[in-house]
Amino acid sequence: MKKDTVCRLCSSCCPVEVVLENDRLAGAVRKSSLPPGERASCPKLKAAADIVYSPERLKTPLIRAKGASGFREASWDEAMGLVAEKFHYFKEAYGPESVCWLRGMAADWGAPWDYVNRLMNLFGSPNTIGNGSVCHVAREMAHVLTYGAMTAPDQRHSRCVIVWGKNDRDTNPAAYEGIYHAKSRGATLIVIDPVRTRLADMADIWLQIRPGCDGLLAMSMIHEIIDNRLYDEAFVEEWTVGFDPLKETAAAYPAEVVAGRIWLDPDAIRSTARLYATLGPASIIEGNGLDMQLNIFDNTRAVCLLRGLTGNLDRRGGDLIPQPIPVRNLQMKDRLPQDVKPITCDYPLFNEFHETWGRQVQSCVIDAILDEKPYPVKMLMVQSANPVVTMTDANRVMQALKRLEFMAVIDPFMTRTARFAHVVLPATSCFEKTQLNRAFLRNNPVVLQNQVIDWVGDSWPDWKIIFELARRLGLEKEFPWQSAEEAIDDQLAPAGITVEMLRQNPSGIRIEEIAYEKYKTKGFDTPSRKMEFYSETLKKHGYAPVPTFDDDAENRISFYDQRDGFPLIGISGARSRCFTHSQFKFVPYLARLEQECVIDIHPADALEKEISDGDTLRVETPKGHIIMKARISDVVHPGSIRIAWGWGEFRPDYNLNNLTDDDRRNPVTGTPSNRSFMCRISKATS
Ligand SMILES: Nc1nc2c(c(=O)[nH]1)N[C@H]1C(S)=C(S)[C@@H](COP(=O)(O)OP(=O)(O)OC[C@H]3O[C@@H](n4cnc5c(=O)[nH]c(N)nc54)[C@H](O)[C@@H]3O)O[C@H]1N2
Ligand SMILES: Nc1nc2c(c(=O)[nH]1)N[C@H]1C(S)=C(S)[C@@H](COP(=O)(O)OP(=O)(O)OC[C@H]3O[C@@H](n4cnc5c(=O)[nH]c(N)nc54)[C@H](O)[C@@H]3O)O[C@H]1N2
Ligand code: SF4
Ligand SMILES: [Mo]
Repeated sequence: MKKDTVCRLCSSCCPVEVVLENDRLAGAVRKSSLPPGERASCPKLKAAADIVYSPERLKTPLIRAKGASGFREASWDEAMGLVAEKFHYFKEAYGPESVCWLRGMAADWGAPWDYVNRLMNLFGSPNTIGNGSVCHVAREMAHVLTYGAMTAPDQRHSRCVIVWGKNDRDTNPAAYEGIYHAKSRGATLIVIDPVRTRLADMADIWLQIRPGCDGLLAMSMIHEIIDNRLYDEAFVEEWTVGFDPLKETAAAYPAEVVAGRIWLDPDAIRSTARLYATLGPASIIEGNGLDMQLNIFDNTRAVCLLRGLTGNLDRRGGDLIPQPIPVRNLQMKDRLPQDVKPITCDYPLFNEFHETWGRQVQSCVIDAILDEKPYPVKMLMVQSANPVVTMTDANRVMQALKRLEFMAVIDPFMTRTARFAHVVLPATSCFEKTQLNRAFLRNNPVVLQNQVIDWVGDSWPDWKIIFELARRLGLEKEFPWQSAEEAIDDQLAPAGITVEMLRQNPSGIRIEEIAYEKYKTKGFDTPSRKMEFYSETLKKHGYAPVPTFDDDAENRISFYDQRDGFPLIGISGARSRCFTHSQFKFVPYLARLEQECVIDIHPADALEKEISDGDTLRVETPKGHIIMKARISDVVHPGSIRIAWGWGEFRPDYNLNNLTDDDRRNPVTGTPSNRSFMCRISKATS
């Protein structure tokens, strides 16, 4: 028997067809419009049954046993009773804001996030904190402040595609298929990445940029385009504000001045700018390579400006302003007492830039626990996150978790983070629950993630855990729903869509046909109703109104001031096709496909340090060290190494975040430089 759903084993949200045998998941296939031989495959999906029925799955709630380091099994009634009791206790003892809810990875960036916000707002705590400071939300804010919404590339119809800090061949099969489709129709592919990825191998032009320097490149391209009058004069004239200040600012970044600073050739910058401006329609697919940089905000904004300058904004084959589904905002933020500031109060613009995002600077959770700034957090709920492995400066994170008075973790697996918990609540996998995903709410069409198998063991889906907790906190009136379906119908009511309708339309329901140049009737969703090269809002908040980079912007990288002792640039990642961050290392099929985590080191650096392929290396920064095997490879630039990501769950001394630095952050988005940092290597003795 076959059933339709959406896979959420990573954030790509692929619509899939699941094969069931005796009501058990036996296999799953990604839906694709490409012929079978050309489809991108996903090893994680192939391993779906191994993941879902893994012996490692948590099957019952666990409570830390008194006086011992282990856990004992408990009923849901007892475990939920204890969590609710702690909510009440900390509210009484320190105020509701001393309770914080930390949400992790994209697996659950769906409606369950709205439910948690609702619960916490009604409870009285503003501290529902996401990880958007390190994932795409920080970038999203740069888009929103420039033209009102985060664009979606229409690469299938592009004649020129720039992939900027993204590796869709390994991270997003549907997006990759779009690039493949465009390329096979003759589009020019440009990849901007400090590493020669499998996608860069397919490119017509690969710009091996110095890590963290994307804004300088974008400004240099802007200058080239303006200087040669290659911009879309009609669009700029009618639909933008601040062209003159942009022109003036960009004049400081001619290719011949910028190129050497960012490891590129001036002609490569010029020809990239010309191709992008003249080969339209052209799209820019940006990714996580722009995230987690100290310059993230201005870097991304500079890239965004290119889209409008060249008239590629909201144009077929360019980058489209999305057409979101109208939904009911479930978060009930108006019920939150106005006088309680969130722990992310140092980032006011990031807190408020979006109606349902916001409060996304995850590092603030650690500040509040350890430094009690702006006030102490005493109790932490962790949902779908593994901060011991994935948050910046792992040692600081572990110190914080030890300091907490109470922590509950909601996860299908016993992670390194869950081992610090007082209560562990077993969550179901994505195939065991029905939910809406934000990916489909933010743009047409909406596709439903369906429950296709029974809950494994005594695990519960996230929605049920949250609804049940809400009831125990006295919020039964505000959480009247008895099932995921009821809550989804409620949320989708403004769109006139129901779960039943979605089930009858497994490819999704489109509310509006795709439309281009929508700004011509509606304007852009910015204060000026135009695209803002120059932002008064940013100026008012004390940030640069036009992206600006000072004379040593290329050196804005962790530990650069200690480069004498730490002379190499360490690059985090990239993601592996086989794993999602810290997940799935225990699955035998995936572990066979990718047996080792490695450091890629350039042959020239290896020669100088007498390092051979397979040698065990020690990588150090002022924050800590890791151990990994060397792979000699010219995919990296001399002077930089690429370090495998996510392996800290498998072995603590593989934890890349032992190396990262949370002391310096982007002032707008609170983003630390997890992506790149100065480091040193030596051969390990053991
Ligand atoms: N140095 C460095 N740091 C990084 C990154 C990097 O590249 N370099 N990447 C950053 C980015 S972009 C991200 S998104 C974060 C990711 O950080 P995390 O969100 O911590 O990532 P995961 O390791 O995927 O952890 C997700 C957890 O959710 C659990 N889970 C899976 N499905 C469900 C579910 O349906 N319900 C519940 N309750 N739990 C579930 C998994 O078992 C796993 O333990 O890491 C960030 N940190
Ligand atoms: N298989 C798999 N898929 C995933 C995930 C996963 O863990 N595994 N995670 C999901 C999540 S949460 C996310 S956020 C996405 C991320 O999806 P992607 O953005 O595709 O993430 P990465 O693989 O980190 O690729 C980013 C690219 O940026 C490059 N890069 C590094 N530093 C720089 C820089 O300074 N400038 C530029 N221009 N490029 C740079 C890296 O070399 C890498 O090739 O993937 C999602 N999909
Ligand atoms: S890329 Fe693979 S793991 Fe991620 S959602 Fe798609 S099918 Fe699932
Ligand atoms: Mo992410």
